[in-house]
Amino acid sequence: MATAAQIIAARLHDAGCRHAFGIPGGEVLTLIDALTQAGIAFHLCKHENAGGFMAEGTWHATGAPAVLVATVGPGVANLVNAVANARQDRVPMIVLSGRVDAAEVETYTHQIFDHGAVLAPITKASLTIADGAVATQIDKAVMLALADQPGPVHLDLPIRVAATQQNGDDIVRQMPPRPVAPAPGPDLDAARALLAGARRPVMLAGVDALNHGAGREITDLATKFSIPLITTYKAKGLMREDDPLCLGAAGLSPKADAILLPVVQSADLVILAGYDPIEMRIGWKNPWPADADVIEFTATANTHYMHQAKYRFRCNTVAGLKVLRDGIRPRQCWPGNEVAAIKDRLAQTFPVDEGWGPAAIIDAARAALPDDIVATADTGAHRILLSQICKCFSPRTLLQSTGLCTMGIALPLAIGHSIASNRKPVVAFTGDAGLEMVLGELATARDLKVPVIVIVFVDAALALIEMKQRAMQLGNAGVNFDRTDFPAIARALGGAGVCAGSRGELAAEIAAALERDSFTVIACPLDRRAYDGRF
Ligand SMILES: Cc1ncc(C[n+]2csc(CCOP(=O)(O)OP(=O)(O)O)c2C)c(N)n1
Repeated sequence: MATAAQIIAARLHDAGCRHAFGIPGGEVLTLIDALTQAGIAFHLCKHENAGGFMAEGTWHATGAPAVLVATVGPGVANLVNAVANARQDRVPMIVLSGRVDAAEVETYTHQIFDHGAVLAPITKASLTIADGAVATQIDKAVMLALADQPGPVHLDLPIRVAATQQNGDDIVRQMPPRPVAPAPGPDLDAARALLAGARRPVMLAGVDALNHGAGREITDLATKFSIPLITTYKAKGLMREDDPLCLGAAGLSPKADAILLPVVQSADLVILAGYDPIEMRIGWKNPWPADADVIEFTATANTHYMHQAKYRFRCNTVAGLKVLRDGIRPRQCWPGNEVAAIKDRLAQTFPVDEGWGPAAIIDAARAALPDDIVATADTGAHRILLSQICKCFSPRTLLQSTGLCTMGIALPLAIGHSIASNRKPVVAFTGDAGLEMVLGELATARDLKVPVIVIVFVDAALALIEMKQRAMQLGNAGVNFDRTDFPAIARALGGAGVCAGSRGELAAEIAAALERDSFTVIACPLDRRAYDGRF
């Protein structure tokens, strides 16, 4: 016999989960005890929203679902943004909340609102754990969270049920369905004929390709047929970005898109390899005519209507690309050096040869960090420039919020990733406003003893929004603020805090940070308007 809480904990452990994040309240103490007993460490954070991002960091590090715990009422209210992010950014997450027993709710109102009603629109499912169905429900939650496309599943656990012994406590174990390949038939034949005849094909890859682990297949197809690859920000690194065929990432920088959209539009074949346009700006809405030669491999049906494709296959990206090219003789497409010229134009559009400025910070940091470092980026002007300049050599090495594009994610993502990878150093690039949203989590970094290195672009502005405000010829309002002494805050919260105002200082401070056991904040001062004309 086991309690409901113990069954949930055992099934999560079975799914590979070793870390859970959150803030306890009386309603989840039984659950937290069960998680701990099962071998899932419970990590206290300062805000449930940040706890959600820490949990997401563990998924990127280990491939096991993220686990987030919140107590009744305010705990659940606080985690909404992180759960919405998991939904939009395709992150499998088990969201566990405590709730008052059903009978109690009839005569008791303190802290009570309908958790499920709040979370239903931003989760794949919201279930209330029922006495007698626990093993099935937790299995369903794990299976649903991992099934294509991955996302968050909410489990509301009534206090009394959590501690109730369950009959038949066998853990049900179902895994998501096996990856499917496109069905043979005329559509597949026609798609294959297009590949066989294409002279200027282009491939676009996104989050489905990332979640399908399609990097090798994409690289192989691109290389054998010399097909240039464009990725979303999330899919950076599926192919080494220093490969001559990899044109880097698109979607948020107007300057990059001005180069890459015409490439896609002038191609005679577009292959959408696990490309989900949820990460893309409006310029990527209907980028090609509805009858253009476009082959799409996606995890779910195209109900977004951001674009259309002549041949659509709902399948696993690896399996789709395999059958697409099976038996077709590889050859050199794109004769001449057109692709190299495009890559050159991109490099010239994002120069890094300044003495000091946002590009110099990115360039100097990249040079000072090991090639295999995992970095996170927050949301704002700094992130767009970073994603255009920074080269990734493998997948999931520049983590960021690209579907929801939320601020306040870089630091907690880095903390979660570090703790799940034996406290390896992880670098968080963040704007000053984004860091100010989650400053308390520096104390979490202290408590968890993770050697996270936070590089802050200190420009005392919501730069991305200030630029939009100016472009709209509106008055300056609500986008500037005073400078914060980040090094002093870092030291007060138990870490190291320094300033770097030159490439040399930044390199030296990164080298010192890589040697430390504690977290480090490196504040890099910039002028307001430092991003003007950059992307
Ligand atoms: C939670 C949240 N609130 C507001 C926004 C809108 N927003 C996008 S970028 C940005 C500015 C971020 O400023 P900062 O962190 O200083 O980065 P910078 O743009 O200066 O690089 C804002 C307010 C958002 N994306 N997420």
